[in-house]
Amino acid sequence: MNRGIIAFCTMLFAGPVALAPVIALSEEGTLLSDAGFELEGDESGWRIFEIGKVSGDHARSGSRSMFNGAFSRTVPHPPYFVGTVSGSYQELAAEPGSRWRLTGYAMTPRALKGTPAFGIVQVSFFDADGNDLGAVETQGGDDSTKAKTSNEITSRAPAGEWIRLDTGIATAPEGTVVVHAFTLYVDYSGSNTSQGVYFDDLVLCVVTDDDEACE
Ligand SMILES: [Ca+2]
Repeated sequence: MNRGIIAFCTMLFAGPVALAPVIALSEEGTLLSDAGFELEGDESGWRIFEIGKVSGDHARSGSRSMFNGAFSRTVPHPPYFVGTVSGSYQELAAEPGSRWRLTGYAMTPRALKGTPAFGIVQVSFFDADGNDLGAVETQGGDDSTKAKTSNEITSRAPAGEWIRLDTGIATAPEGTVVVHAFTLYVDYSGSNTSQGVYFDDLVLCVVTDDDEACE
């Protein structure tokens, strides 16, 4: 991702492609390692990019969570902004046709300013050459959540409250060899402030039953 001056953009982040060992750990029903972000460094299994860190400032479980943040500002050449996409991810082996679902919780201690400025969880599929085959980041239409959608924490989200995010079910396209499970914070709001989102208690699973899997 080019961090220089870029045009206002709401494209979904495709994610970095990195050669990573396949993660085979299982923890409390999730395929993720350290799904509660209690560990630091390589031990955690999470790869962090841009403004991201395991933080002890807030936690839904244990004593830590994942913080993804940004500093978004206007520049002297409107309508351009300096923005950031920050996040963390794990990579797992995946077969074409397999169905995946990622859920988790997100919280912002202060209401986010501006738009687009949002935190999401996302799954992305890649082929053997590292080509991005697509991403699923939004499942709409769930009125029970206070996020703008069921998978996006925005300026509409109440501050200080952990909100459940849910990708819905994503089917791996033909050619898939790996899936990446992301926490992401995207900010091209030009709000001239540092802000971000905390994530905790993610669950990634392979869906095997339409009705009850991975709830
Ligand atoms: Ca935690």
